[in-house]
Amino acid sequence: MNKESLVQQAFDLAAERYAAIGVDVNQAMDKLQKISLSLHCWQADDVTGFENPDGSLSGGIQVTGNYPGKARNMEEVRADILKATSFIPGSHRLSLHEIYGDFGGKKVDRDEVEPIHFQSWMEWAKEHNLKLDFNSTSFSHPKSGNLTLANPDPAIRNFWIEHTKRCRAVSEAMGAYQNDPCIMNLWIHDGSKEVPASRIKYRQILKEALDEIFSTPYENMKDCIEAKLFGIGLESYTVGSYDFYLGYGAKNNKIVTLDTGHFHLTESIADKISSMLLFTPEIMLHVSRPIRWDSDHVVILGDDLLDLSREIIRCDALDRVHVGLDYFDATINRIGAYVIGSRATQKAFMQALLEPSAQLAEYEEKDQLFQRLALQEELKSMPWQAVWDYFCYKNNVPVGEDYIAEIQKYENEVTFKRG
Ligand code: RNT
Ligand code: ZN
Repeated sequence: MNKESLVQQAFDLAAERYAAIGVDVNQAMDKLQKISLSLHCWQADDVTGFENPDGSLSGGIQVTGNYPGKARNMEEVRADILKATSFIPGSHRLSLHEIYGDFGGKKVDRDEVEPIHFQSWMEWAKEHNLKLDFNSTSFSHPKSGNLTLANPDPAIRNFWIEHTKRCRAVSEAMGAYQNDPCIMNLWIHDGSKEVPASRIKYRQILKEALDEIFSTPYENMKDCIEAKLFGIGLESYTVGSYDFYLGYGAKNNKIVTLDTGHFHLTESIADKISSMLLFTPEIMLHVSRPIRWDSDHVVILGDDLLDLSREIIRCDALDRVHVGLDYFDATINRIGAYVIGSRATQKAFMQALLEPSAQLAEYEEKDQLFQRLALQEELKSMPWQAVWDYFCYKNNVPVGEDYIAEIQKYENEVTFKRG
């Protein structure tokens, strides 16, 4: 039997199994179709960007590995991202960092960036049916140091305030151009290796800097603020901690970004969703995979990710949660890394969308807790994979492991030929 009819038959059987527990697989697929992932451009080139391709990465984040074939310039980043999206079902977004601007070989410092530096990105994205998101960039710059927006030195602080304000203007231009709000993430690495004499001092400065940055209202962009537990070399204190940004976001109606690598390893990110939805406008996710620390391993289909996606579906919050990816692995094929992580995230949502929520809720209302647990347990071995395969097939992307050979081919024909 050919693969096509295998996929079809397995899907038909799965649809019946799910119908028996009250789940409509077509409805689940329709919802999955509408989930646009915000792909992080920085997996393509190990967070290098085009400002200073020979510069080193700073700001408490690290990329390990030197697998051959990394994208060396804008054309290669674009080509690799398009290659990756050709293996990911659905239509998606691309999240750019400021250091990926089209600077035309000129030195454009961070406090000089303008929408024009992203004009070619906007046109390219439109041509390829991608929407853009954006990030200000505090790291890998001579003025990065350990403190940027929270720096007591006004010269350095104002430089970063100006940068961040300009990034919001870039985001506004992107949002207007694509007729869909551009989500701008603000993450700064500010912190210190040892406990400072005063923790509140730097948080006070950061709060005031943010107030100034956000004082310009925009219509076509949305701000989000990303907290972190610690950075390498900045282990004892992070100015922009979770408490800090959750407080700021709740008070000022800003979106808080949850990076799944930015918490204590036993902390449940899934459990935060329902609370945040009650007090902040929307949620931005940075789906990542921490191993022992914020290591940014390639996302795989694990329990944490499943819990997180189930929680979003149970809250019926797909319209308020933006799903971005954030990991960088330089030890394997980088395009493959995009595809594995994106498809893992979609598979998690696929399973979440196939949950018989009405039945589970009914058991709970009737206090039938054995029944609820039993059904939750049985769901784990329901044929969700057949629905996922069919979803890929319908979206004209490789089914199952078929993308492995295709990525190998691109590696041999394109990326391995790069110097
Ligand atoms: C760092 C944050 C941040 C970065 C990107 C490159 O710990 O997760 O989101 O990964 O901005
Ligand atoms: Zn992140």
